[in-house]
Amino acid sequence: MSIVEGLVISHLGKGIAVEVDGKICLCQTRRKLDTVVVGDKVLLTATVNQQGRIDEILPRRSLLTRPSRGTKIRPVAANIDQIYVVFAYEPHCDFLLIDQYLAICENRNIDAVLVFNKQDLPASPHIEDELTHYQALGYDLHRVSAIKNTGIAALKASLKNQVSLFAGQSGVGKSSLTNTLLPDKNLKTNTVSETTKHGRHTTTAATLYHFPEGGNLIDSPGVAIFGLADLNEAQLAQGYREFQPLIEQCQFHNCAHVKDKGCAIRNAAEKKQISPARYQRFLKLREKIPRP
Ligand SMILES: Nc1nc2c(ncn2[C@@H]2O[C@H](COP(=O)(O)OP(=O)(O)O)[C@@H](O)[C@H]2O)c(=O)[nH]1
Ligand SMILES: [Mg+2]
Ligand SMILES: [Zn+2]
Repeated sequence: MSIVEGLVISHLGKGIAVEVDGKICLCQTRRKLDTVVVGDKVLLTATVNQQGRIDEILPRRSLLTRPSRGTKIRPVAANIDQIYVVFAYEPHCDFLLIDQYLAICENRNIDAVLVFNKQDLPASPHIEDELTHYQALGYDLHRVSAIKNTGIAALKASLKNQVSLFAGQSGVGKSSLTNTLLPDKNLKTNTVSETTKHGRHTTTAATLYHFPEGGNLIDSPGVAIFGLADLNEAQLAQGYREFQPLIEQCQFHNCAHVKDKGCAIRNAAEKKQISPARYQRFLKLREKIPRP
C-alpha cells in the first residue's frame, strides 16, 4: 500500500475513477470525507487491482456548485480554469443565460470565454450589437463553426493546458464542438468503464477528458446547466464586471440597485454609461434569487 496523488476523472456507479500515473484506479472514499467531484486532486491509498481509497481532497482553486434539495448546495466540479459560454444564432441567443454564467464565473475564480458557434449561418445585427458590450468589458470572443470547422484552431490554442468546461443552452453545439476537439472521446469513455469493470458509463456522469495537445475538458450535461448556483444578491451585482467600480458610489451601503435613491448603477444605466440591457437583465436575474 502506498499514498499517491490522483486526478478525479469521473463518478461511476460503484466508485470514483481516479487517474494515477496515466492509469485508472477505482476508488471509494474515506468515511466523513467531503463530496469528491470531477476535477479534484486527491491523495489516495492504492490497494490491489487498481483500486484504492481517497483519504484527502487537495485544496481547490475553484469550485462549481449547484443547489440541491431545499437550501442545500452540492459541489459539481473542481479546479475549472475557464468556462466557455457557447451560443449561436439559433436556438435564439439567450443573453440572460449568458449573463448568468458570466456572473458565476466572476464569483468563482473562473475565466469566462464567449464562443459564438454556427458562424456558417446568416449574421444577426442584434447579436453583434450586444457583443460589442461584452468585448468592451474584456471578455474574449471566439467565432466558430463546428460544422465547417472554422475558428477551431484558435479555440484549441486557448484550451491548451487549462481545465475547461462548455456551458450553454441545449442545441447551441456543445457536443458538436466537443466531438471536433476530442475525436476519440467515445473510445476514452469506454476505456474508463472497461478498466474499472463497472459496467457502462452513464451519459449523465461528469467526466474529465484530456486534449491531445494538453489540457482537460470536463464534459457533463448536468454541469452545463448549473443555474445561478448559490449566488446571493450582492454576489450577483459583483458578477457584473462594469458594476464593480460603481457599487461603492451608491448612496446607501446596502443598495439593492433597483429603485434605491442615489444608486450609481441605475444612474449609469440611465445615462448609457453602462449597457442598459445588461442592467435590465441584472434586475431579472435578481428576481430569480430565492429570498430568505
Ligand atoms: N449550421 C450549424 N449547425 C451546427 C453547428 N454546430 C452544431 N450544429 C447543429 O446544431 C444542433 C445541436 O448541436 P449539439 O452539438 O447537439 O448541441 P448541444 O445541445 O449544445 O450539445 C445539431 O443539429 C448540430 O448539427 C454549426 O457550426 N453550424
Ligand atoms: Mg449536447
Ligand atoms: Zn446601487
